[in-house]
Amino acid sequence: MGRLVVVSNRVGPLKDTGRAGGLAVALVDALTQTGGLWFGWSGEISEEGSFGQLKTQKTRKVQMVQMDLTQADYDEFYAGYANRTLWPILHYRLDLAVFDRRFEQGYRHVNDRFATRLRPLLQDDDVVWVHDYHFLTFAANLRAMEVNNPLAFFLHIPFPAPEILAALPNAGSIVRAMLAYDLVGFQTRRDADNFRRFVIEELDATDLGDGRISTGGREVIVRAYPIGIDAEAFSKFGMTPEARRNMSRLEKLMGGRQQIIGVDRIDYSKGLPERFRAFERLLEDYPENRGRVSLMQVAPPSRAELDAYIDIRRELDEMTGHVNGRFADLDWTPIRFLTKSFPRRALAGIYRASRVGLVTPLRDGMNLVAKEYIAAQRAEDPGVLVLSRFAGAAEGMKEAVIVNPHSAEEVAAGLQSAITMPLEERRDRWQIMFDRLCEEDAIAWSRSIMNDVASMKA
Ligand code: ADQ
Repeated sequence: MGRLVVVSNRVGPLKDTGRAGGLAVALVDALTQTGGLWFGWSGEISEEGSFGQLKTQKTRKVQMVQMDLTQADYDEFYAGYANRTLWPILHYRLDLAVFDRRFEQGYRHVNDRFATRLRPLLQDDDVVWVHDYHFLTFAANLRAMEVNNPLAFFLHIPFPAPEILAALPNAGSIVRAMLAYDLVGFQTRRDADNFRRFVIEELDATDLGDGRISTGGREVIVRAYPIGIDAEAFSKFGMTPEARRNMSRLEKLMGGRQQIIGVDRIDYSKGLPERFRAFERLLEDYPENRGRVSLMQVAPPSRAELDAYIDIRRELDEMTGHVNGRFADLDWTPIRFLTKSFPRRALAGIYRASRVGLVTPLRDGMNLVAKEYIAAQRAEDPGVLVLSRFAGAAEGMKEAVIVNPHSAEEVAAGLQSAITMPLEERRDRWQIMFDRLCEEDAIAWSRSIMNDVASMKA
């Protein structure tokens, strides 16, 4: 296999990948196997945008190349089509999707600009691996520039049922452009099935079985490749001095009480208001937990310039005030809502100090927090994961307590069973999940995609 070329909205970091999480670890591993190039947006806005000079950094085997966007590109492509049209629709939120023809035009334009700037950097035997919803149409742009290299794509977020996607204006044209990739990978079997169904029903593709379809005389691999984390590294983070420090600070604060932990970017897909309501329900339905169990929600703000994100932040502040006003006591605060980020080692300590990991997105491609929570636990006294059935992670973590995040009553009952679960059962469930996480880790994930690309070329 030739070099690997990775394309993603944001690039890096190449070093200290421990700080950056499983995805960066997996991509750096894949890139260093073959040597290669990582191409994306610099995160900067300038007047020349994608017509300006490329920014390049190089380590021994990997080159990072980045380009700017203009303000209009940012507004239409990134804040517009990617985050206000595709993100809500792909998370089944038609009610929040904004349809604006300029957004779609800007998106197609920026995809074309990325292709135009990448084209001269490509060598004949490169394999190109493109990431996420920012680049659905990118392969079609490259093909129009007579690029015949193998092109693989991975979608990190859900792919909705065709009945939902059909509401997107020009959905057929966007999805047809995705068929210019040779491999289209998803987080779950359900996502891959939804895609397959769309291209068969709407675009006359034929199912060849074995995760392959045929369209316009070409074959495309359509499969699920559930993303993993660097489980062993994360498990070791839990034993670092930084983790221990955070753990003992928390344990002191809790004084023998139990903590439920939630860690999510503030995003409507993560089901945070529903989660706070479920915790309130726990205190109502199982009053023995009052004064004894608290919820800590760690949530760094994201996309804070978009209205939908401002609204949710306000709602969470209000709900925290409401629940605490109703139940707090002299020495006990029911909900602690921290809108900040933590270093990964500190996060591992926080997970480790928490008896329950509460992960209740309304929709999520995978959800790495569920996996990190399990990886960080102590084998001798592990906590329990309470997990939404709508997180991709639920497909491979059946030993968690699986709940419907829309039902406060069901989540409260799930929490109660987690809080009262006997040690032996906690250990049994944890061990199965932990072993699986170590086996199906981030590196195995990227290698399985690269293997399928290689087999396709043969
Ligand atoms: P995200 O929507 O960002 O990712 P997730 O998979 O949970 O969701 O990953 C979030 C990452 O950010 C985790 O590694 C977590 O530890 C970290 N994080 C969150 N809050 C933090 C905090 N306060 N401090 C420090 N770190 C914090 C998208 C998709 C997911 C998919 C991933 C990877 O939406 O479904 O799992 O990509 O494919």
